Parts: sequence; C-alpha cells; structure tokens
Amino acid sequence: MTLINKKEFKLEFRNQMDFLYKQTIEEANSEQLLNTLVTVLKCKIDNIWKESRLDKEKEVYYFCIEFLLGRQLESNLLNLGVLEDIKLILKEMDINLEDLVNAEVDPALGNGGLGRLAACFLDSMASLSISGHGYGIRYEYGLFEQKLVNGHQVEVPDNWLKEESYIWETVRPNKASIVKFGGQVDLVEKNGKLKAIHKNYIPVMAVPYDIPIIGYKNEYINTLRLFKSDVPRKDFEPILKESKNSYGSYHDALQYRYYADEISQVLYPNDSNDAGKILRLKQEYFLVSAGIQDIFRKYKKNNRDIGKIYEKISIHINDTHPSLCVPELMRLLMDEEELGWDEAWEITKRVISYTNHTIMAEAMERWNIQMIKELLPRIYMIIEEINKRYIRKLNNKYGNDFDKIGTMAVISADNVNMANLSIIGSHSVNGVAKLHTEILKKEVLKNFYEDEPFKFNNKTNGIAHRRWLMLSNPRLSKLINELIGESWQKDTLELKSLEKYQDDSRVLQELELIKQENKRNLSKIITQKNEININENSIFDVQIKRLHAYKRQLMNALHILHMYHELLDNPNLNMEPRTFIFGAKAAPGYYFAKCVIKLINELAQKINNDVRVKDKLRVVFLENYGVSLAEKIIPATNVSEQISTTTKEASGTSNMKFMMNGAITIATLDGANIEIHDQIGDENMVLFGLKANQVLEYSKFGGYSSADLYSNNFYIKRVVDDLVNGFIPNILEEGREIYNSLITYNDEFFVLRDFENYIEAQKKINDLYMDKNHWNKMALINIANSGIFSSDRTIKEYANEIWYKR
Ligand code: F55
Repeated sequence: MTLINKKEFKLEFRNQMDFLYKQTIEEANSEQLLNTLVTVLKCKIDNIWKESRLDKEKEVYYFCIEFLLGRQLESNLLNLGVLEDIKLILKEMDINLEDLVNAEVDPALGNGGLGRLAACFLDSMASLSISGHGYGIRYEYGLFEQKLVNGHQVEVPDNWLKEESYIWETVRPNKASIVKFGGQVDLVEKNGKLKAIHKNYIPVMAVPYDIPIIGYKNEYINTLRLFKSDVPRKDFEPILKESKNSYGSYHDALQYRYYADEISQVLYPNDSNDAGKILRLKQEYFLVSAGIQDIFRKYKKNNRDIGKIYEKISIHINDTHPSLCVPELMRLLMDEEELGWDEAWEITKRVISYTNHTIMAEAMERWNIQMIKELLPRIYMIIEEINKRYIRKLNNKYGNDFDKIGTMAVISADNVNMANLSIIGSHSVNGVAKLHTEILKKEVLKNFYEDEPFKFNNKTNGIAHRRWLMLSNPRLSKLINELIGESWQKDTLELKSLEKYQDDSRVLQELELIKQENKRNLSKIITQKNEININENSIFDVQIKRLHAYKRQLMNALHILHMYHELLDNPNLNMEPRTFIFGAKAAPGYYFAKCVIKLINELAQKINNDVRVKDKLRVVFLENYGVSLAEKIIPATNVSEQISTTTKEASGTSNMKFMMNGAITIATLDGANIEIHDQIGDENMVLFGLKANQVLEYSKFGGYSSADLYSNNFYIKRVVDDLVNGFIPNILEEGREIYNSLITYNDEFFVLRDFENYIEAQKKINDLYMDKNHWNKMALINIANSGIFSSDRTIKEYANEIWYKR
C-alpha cells in the first residue's frame, strides 16, 4: 500500500475534519465524514492526476451529452487499490465505510444506456492507461426523480447539487472559454481571402468542472470535464469586442443572466426521441464549442503545427448530439487558424469518429435550418457549404439519382440531418452490436455504406466489470478469486477457466448460496421501499431499463396476467414461485409508456393482494430506478428479461451485467443478445420470438394482423380483454390506450405476435429452475463466458481500430 499510510491517514483525516467542520469525528454525520474522506483522497491523488495530464502520444476526447457515473467513492477506492485498507482503518476509527458510500449522491446526469456506456468507457480508458477524457455538461438538475402516486409516475426535479458543489469536482475558472450564440456574420476580404467576422453575438462562458477518472491499480487518472454555463467574467471583456453589448438596464442584465444560466440547467429527459427544442440545440453547441476550444488551447501549448492535429487528437462523438463538432472544428481551423477549406476538411475527417446508437427513425436528430441559422449563423454557413460540396460529389458519382442523393444530403426538407453530417464529417462510423451494425449497413445507412464501406465497423458494447461485478457482487468476486486466482480482474477472458467447475457440486452449491444472500439483501430493500414481503426462494425475474414500447415491458406484464389466470384456474399448478421485478422511468411526455407503468402497478396491487396466489406470484415495481439501485438488483437476479422487438434494441448493456452475475437470460435474438448467444449457445439461455429478417419483412411488406391473432387465440384474447373489462381496477383510460395500440393500431412492436412463443419460453425457464443443480451450472457457464463483455475489450477495439489506427 503506497498511497495510504495508516498513521498518517488517521491524522490527516482528523485534521481535515477539524478544518472543514470544526468538529470531532464522533460528532460528525455521514455526509461530513464522506466529505472529509474525499477531501483527503483528492489531495492524495493530485500528483498522479497531474502527471497523467502530461503530453501524450495521442489523446482521445469522448464527447457525450450525458454521463451516468453512479456513485464514485467505492469505485475510486477499488481502483486506487485501497478499498480493503480504508475499510479497516475507518473501522478502527469507529466509522462504517458503507454509511459513507450510501451518503454519496448518485449523479443522474444521463437517461439510460447511452450515458451509462459513456461512464463505463471512461473507467476502461483510465484502467487501460489510455489518455482518454470525457467532455460533457454539468447539469444543475439531472434526470427527474420518479415518484409513484397511485401507480402513476410523477416527476420531481433532481436537485442533486443542492446549491453546493459535487464532492469529486474541481472547478477550473482560469480554463473557461466563450461560446457565441446568435448575431450576424460578415464575410470581409482580407489579404485576398474572405474572412468571417461574427458580431452582435451573445457570449456565454463555459466553466470547466473536472472529475478524476481513476484507472484500476495503474496509477493513471484521466479527466471528465463538465462545463457549466455562466455570464462571462470581467476579464473576458477585452476579447468580446464584437459581442452584443447593450446589457445596460437591470432588466437586460437579468435576462442575459437567465440566458446563460439556462443552458446547463437541466438534462433533457428523453431517451429515444429528439425534442427539437432550441434550448437543446444551445446545449449541444455549448458542449461542442467549449470542448473543441479547450482541445485547441491545450494542443497549442505543446504543438506548433495545427495542420498536424490529427496525429495527436481523436475526437469521438457519442451519438449525434455532439455532431456540431464537425462544423465547429471546421470553423476553428478556418476562421481562427486560417487554414483553407480542403485542408480543414481533411483534418476534420481524420480527427472525428462517430457512434450510432439507434435505428429508430424518431430518434434521428434533425434540426430546422431556420433555428440553426439564427442561433449559429457561422456554423450554418459551414454546414451549407459542406452540403453543397457533398451533393456536387454525389452528382458526379451517381448522376441525377435524386432519391439517393436526397437521403444522403446533409440538408433536406428544411432540416439538417445530424446523422448524415456525422457520417460525412468523420472517418469511422460504428454500430454497437453485430446485428445493429449490419442493419445500419444494409438498411438504414445503406447508401452511405455503399459509397464509403471502409468507414463502417462494429464495436459491440461492454460494461465495466469492476463496478458491475467486483463492487456490486463482492461475494461472487471472492469466490472467483478463490477458484481461479485474481488475474481475471485485469483480463476478464480468464473467467473462461471457471468452466472447469461446471460439474463440481460444491462450487455450484456455493454459487447458489451467494445468489441466495444477494436475494435476501434485495428482499430487504424491497420490503423497506414497497412495504411488501417477498418470497426469497422464488425466482427473481427482472426487467430494468427505460420504459419504451419497443422494449416490451407490456409483453412481460401480459404474461404475468396470463400466469395469474393459469394459477386461478388451477391452484395446484406445478410452478416455481416467481417474483417479477420492474424498474423503469418513462419520458415525461411519453403517454403510452406512462400507461404501461400504471398497468404494472395496478396489476401488482391486484395480484399481491390476492391470497389465492400469495405463495406463487408477486409483482414489484421499484420506484426511481437508477445506477445505485441497479447495483443491488442485478446480483440478486435469476432471470434477465431482454425481450425487445427484434432489430429495435441496438445493443442493450444490462443483458451483459446480468450474465456476468449469473442470471439466465430470456431473450429475443436482438442487439447484443446475439453475441451472448454466440458465447453460450441455446443450452444456456432461453430464446424466443421473431427473427430479424421476419421483423424486417413484416415492416416492409406487411402481412401481420394483430386483430386476427386476437380473435383466434384464447390466451391472447383473455389478457387483452382484461385491459378493458374492469378485471384490473383503475386503468380505464390506460387500459384503453394500450388496447388500442395492440388491436386498433395493429401492434407495431409485435407483442401479440411473439406472445405464445414467450409463454413457452417462460415455461421453459420454470422447468429449468426446477432442476437447481442444472440451473446453477448454466449460471456458472454464463459467468465464465461473460468476459468478452467487459468494456475493456470494447475500448481496446476502439483504440486499435479507430483512435490509434494510422
Ligand atoms: C438519449 C437522448 C436522445 Cl435525444 C436519444 C437517445 C438517448 C439515449 O439515452 N439512448 C440510449 O440510451 N440508447 C441506447 O444506447 C445503448 C448504448 O449503446 C444501447 O445499448 C441501447 O440499445 C440503446 O437503446
């Protein structure tokens, strides 16, 4: 232990406590103890952090509109290699580390998979000693807190900062920059060249707040830099010559302050459709401009030739939200660094790479040109020029194939298509799982793929096994250490050697015991939160993810309803007791999703209060699902529900977390479920449902009638009718809405089409669970083959095949 000397640490801790709070340890509450500990740790890591920032061969900047970090204390202690030591030292001081862990805020600066992926990637880049840093926004309010009121979702603002600062952040006011909005652009001639002069703009200051991202036992620390918006400080005034400078009146000054503050005020709570709001556009440009200016400032400190910036810098844009990186990089290279168009364009493409996370049309960002023109006049000029030159190129290549050119253009029908801009302005476009990338190449982005096939590649997602196994499931981690040693922690492919224990009944017993303990812990949480006792010996069947029609929580609910009927009809039914657990937030404006939440809650009410099925069936909806709750749920899960309409879930990442914790997956062959299947085969997971080609064919050629299915199938009719016949109380409106989506609007997500198949698959789960020894063996095989889903593997691929590729 180099970082922590016990005697020294205790002394520093007491001194820091005294300095911060003028209190003794005995008097302090958990927040004060936490704050003290973090302050001591921050001092200790400062030197490593500084050293990690020194000039590097190549630096990666990961731009993302959201980062869903989770709590940091335990993860940082683990990665620093001092978790056990600190636990012991604190214990000697009569402090329980767990209390401090739970006192930390869980910053909800993301919606779901995309933001969490970004956080896992940061962990992996640092752990692999890759100089890779995040750029994001320091939202004052994160994703809303979800309350359930009479089974309805109610959104409460997430005031996570509480007018204080975040314990892990360091503000860097001297590294602030100015982002310009609105105004006009004049092109004036200078030395025979046209120069863009931006005037009357509204300047907003972007202030960096840095969070250390600590690598795993490698003395390496990267930075997540989040920008907060503010009005410019006085010292910026001399360089704001051309800005709008009429903030004389009190009213104007207030308005201006509001304009600036508003930008980093709140995270948009949509996880799948683009809100199209001007404030969102401001956020996107704010992030991009602040980030790229920051990169330029750092680069120019150590390098003279801006024309070689691609040798030292990679910019990765995570989905299209930061896609204004393309014109912003062009702008800085041309307007500030005075390069010509062609050189600037080549550099831009060499620097930028792009990840697509969805094929859903409603999630594809398009910005109205009028909006961009007014808010970002210079950026719009550049986008127009990119479009003009690109169309000229396409014309030369494809003649007048207007259909083709129309789908590929950056500007069409008064909109800027951000995906097209990202593809054209980058050298690499990747999907997030095999099937997803294939669908991009063959369907959604077909024309681009045919035009520039070399740009396209797949990077199947991964998860930080340090957080999702080592921290969240310490007992399982320990068992693995005992069986195969510790080297899997740095190379998860070594988990494979667990397979040799697949017939070792002692090991399988042990595995079951661990799952049982984790289930007991989760049961306590559920009892506490939902005031309901659940059977710890029942199958814990879990679906946790954002609520969306394509993820088909509805199908899960209808199946529960089906089981309930079966049990009522036949009280002696031979079935393993089951507890269905849900966690899901709905976007506030997504009415259908909210209806499904209400349905699940009312179903839970009805079933949980029916003594006839008391020992067999329970339904739990956990409020306010997020990272911290996931860490408790996943290790306690027996069955992982990954039941999206095939082709719709780009990858999924909870599927990987569950697998790594020994849950058995029930799944469609969608997203990364396919790669999971590649690893463990039919024998170790339960598949059902339409295949990708069937879904694509139905979507293209029709041929599916949900109403026919409904009329001809007793089981389907029974559960669908229950939505509207009063069988489930208090869902008059919601039940009707759902009924209509299934019958009147022909069941867009094939819930009824896959229903019977799903029932069979669920029966199979039941039968498999009855043979406990066999179930445990499957669990072991899942864990043993989950190593490939560490985000360390994913990040190595990004590094070798995109960022460091020459
Ligand atoms: C957030 C904002 C907008 Cl405007 C659109 C989408 C989102 C968002 O959160 N998307 C998201 O989470 N996508 C998910 O990304 C994961 C990581 O790649 C995938 O595993 C998952 O399939 C995909 O839905």
